[in-house]
Amino acid sequence: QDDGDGHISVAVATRPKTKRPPLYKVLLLNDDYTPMEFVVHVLERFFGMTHAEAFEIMLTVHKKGVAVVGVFSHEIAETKVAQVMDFARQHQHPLQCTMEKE
Ligand code: TYC
Repeated sequence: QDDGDGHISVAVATRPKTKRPPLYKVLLLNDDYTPMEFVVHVLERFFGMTHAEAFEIMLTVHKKGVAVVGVFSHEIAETKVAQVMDFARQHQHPLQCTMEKE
């Protein structure tokens, strides 16, 4: 196309970049003191797992030392970690929950 002064312009179609927000894994860590039933209850209460799902994930953490219990936006992951840590502290259990960028 001639833009009037003799120059040629070329239209190039570009794909608009839709930036997805990063996701964060919420991790539960094993320890020697938190009762198994308490961990199962935490997974049911804060992560919407059934009793069977919660029991399975709890056993994975117990055996392997750590497991991913969910993947969320930064804000939701922070809230889950805070809820678990507060609940564990209220019950005087040393249960640890952390998050890391996926
Ligand atoms: N290891 C604990 C026990 O034997 C159970 C446990 C499981 C603790 C998972 C923490 O994230 C955890 N009582």
